[in-house]
Amino acid sequence: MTRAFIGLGANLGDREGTIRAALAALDATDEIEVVAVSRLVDTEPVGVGPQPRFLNGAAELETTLPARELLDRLLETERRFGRVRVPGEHGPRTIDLDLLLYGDETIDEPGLTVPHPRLHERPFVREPLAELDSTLPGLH
Ligand code: PH2
Ligand code: MG
Ligand code: MG
Repeated sequence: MTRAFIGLGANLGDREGTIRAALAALDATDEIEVVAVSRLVDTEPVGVGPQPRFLNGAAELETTLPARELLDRLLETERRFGRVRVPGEHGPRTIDLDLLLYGDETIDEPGLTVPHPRLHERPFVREPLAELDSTLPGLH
């Protein structure tokens, strides 16, 4: 079992409903248990053009999946909950599930960088993570 943390984001449609439904779908699988969910906070979009406001949070998971398979499961869940990706664009999304931390592993592969490279510069990621576990490395 590995303890992992994911970032939660949404800025289209029923933001909270979609985030909660995606977490329930992950938790319903044998390989993933959702252990804790932070508060969900309404945030100003950062680093993108004009977009609707986001709802952001983080969740703590226990998983038997290797990091790459967990990432694939997150991407599959995004698609299932209506995420449409346009290559090269950071457009508005019904759901964004980012793999932030996977145990204490450091991974740098195409499409999979853990810890998430922008984790520490983004308050909308750092603050929910600190709420779940203030002892995580690099949060302060
Ligand atoms: N995600 C982005 C870009 N900007 N801003 C906020 N507030 N929340 C996000 O989740 C977010 C963002 C690209 O992943
Ligand atoms: Mg993402
Ligand atoms: Mg993101």
